[in-house]
Amino acid sequence: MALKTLGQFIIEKQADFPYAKGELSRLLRDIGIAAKVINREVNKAGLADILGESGEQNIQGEVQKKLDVYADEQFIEALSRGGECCYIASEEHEDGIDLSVNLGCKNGKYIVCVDPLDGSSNIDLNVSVGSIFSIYRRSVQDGSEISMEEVLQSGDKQVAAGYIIYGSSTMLVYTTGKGVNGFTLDPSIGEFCLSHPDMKIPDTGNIYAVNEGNYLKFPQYIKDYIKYCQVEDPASNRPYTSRYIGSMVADLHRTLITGGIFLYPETSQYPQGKLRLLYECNPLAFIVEQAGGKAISGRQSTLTIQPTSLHQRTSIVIGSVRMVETVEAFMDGFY
Ligand code: AHM
Ligand code: MG
Repeated sequence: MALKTLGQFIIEKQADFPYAKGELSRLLRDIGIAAKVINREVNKAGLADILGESGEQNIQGEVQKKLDVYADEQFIEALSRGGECCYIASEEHEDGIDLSVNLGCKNGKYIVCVDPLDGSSNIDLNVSVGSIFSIYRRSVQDGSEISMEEVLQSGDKQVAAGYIIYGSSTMLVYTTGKGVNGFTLDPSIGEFCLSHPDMKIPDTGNIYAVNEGNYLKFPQYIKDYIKYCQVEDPASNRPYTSRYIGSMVADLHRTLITGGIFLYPETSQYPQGKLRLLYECNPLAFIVEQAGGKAISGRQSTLTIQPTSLHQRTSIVIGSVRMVETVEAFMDGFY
């Protein structure tokens, strides 16, 4: 079978949007290029001086790793160069980066939210890490300075979202709202090639992923659900297997392929949840729902939350639809 590269696939898919002028395609292509450059550095992290801490702290008060900084720079460079993006919200910057005031990008139609290197505490340990991106369209296209209302859109307004997993192989998985497709980087030709067309998450699974070290800090319905996962019941394939990498992209990638559930609930330490809505939860929720799964934050669909700030946190339960529904039943006291 002939290889289909990400670039070829994106051009082919442009036909799904008859009025599109190719800007979104170029934006996705730019992200693919940033991913390849980041992949090169992640792969040699153990060799180069790039390993270790940069000494700076990001706005979450975490010490930034050098690779976080590097990945962030790569995304900003790729997105500013293309001219299609007018605003970048990055985990690594307290304030968004407004490109609409730059001449080159003042007609940019798209807003990009990005976690340039998620799970970066795992880098020194040779555990998989990832990049996550989410793309929105600007509401006005008049070259004016962008407002915060335009940036803070709910997840159901995303026009595209994706992640890159730097794992035993490197993959880019994305959606434009018409299904989910996965591409594996072939290092011999330096191209992402279509390897997982039209990805679907199984309706149920037998793996649950949660940081059980936080058990005592969880709300009661989550504690009860975890116990339910551990109970012996061959008819429903229980006890489930527990897997938690601590790298959301890697945990979600497994969940997407094998089915299962990932939970990062509200805790006594993080009453709103720990993970970030704009560049962690929303893009992954969009992908999982496009693949037939489900994502909730409390009683609400994650994708319907109206954001109020760039670095807002949220709880999330995401994965196979029937497993997420079981958590909802626990929340409603039906178990
Ligand atoms: P980061 O953006 O600082 O890397 O944090 C996000 C990561 C996710 O990848 C992962 O799911 C989660 O934090 C793990 O958190 P914890 O160590 O609290 O279980
Ligand atoms: Mg992150």
